Amino acid sequence: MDSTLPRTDKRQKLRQGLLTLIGQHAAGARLPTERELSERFEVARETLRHCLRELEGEGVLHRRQGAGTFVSAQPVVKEARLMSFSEEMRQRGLVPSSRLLSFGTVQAGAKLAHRLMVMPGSAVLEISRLRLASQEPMALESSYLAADRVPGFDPAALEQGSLYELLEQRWGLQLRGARQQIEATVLSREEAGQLGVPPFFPALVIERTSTSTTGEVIEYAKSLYRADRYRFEINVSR
Ligand code: 16G
Repeated sequence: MDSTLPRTDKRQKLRQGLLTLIGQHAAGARLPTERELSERFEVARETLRHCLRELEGEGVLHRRQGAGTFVSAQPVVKEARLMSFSEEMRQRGLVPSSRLLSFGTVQAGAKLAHRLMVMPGSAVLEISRLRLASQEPMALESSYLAADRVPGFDPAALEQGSLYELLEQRWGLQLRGARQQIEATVLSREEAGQLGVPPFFPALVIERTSTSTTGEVIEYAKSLYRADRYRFEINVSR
């Protein structure tokens, strides 16, 4: 690193360099040793340690005595914008995928009928998926769609693809807005197993009712997101 740079610029450059390096590693990966890092970034050990401590405080990495410095799993920051799971993951450089857990038709009970604005007793598709980001389980999601709004729905298309893209491409259904409710919960033994975490692990339940550009309710979905991998960000103004 250029020795003529003022100290704060040097620290800033080191911080940027470390963040870039961290970004190139998966969660849990071990970073090079302090000696290697101070040589690579041409900074004194003390300067490096100071920066590592700062990043540790921010939850970007963690250090284990005698074992080294490790990249921490970064929570996905969910913005209050109507995005699909696939869009959200791609935006964060992760590869979205799904495992179809079940698919079937159910008769809408009073609550579901009200949510989807259909007659009680009408046919509703129930799609349950495990959602993964770069192969890591992130959420369990059940989507409900009025069957007559999506005739000929083929769940096989969801193994690889996105539900929102399918709705748009196949039936021209574009989503405009959604109402969301977020609640804290703990996972059951089965849910925890599917998400690869211990039983009673904390999770967020998110219910979303999405409306199309023509004002129809298109989807009611209930999702369970691992609380360690999600953070909500909501912009407020006055
Ligand atoms: C999000 C939606 C979910 C929707 C899915 C579509 C929340 C809380 N839920 O996960 O309702 O079904 O995106 O994703 O954000 P896809 O287009 O990737 O299948």
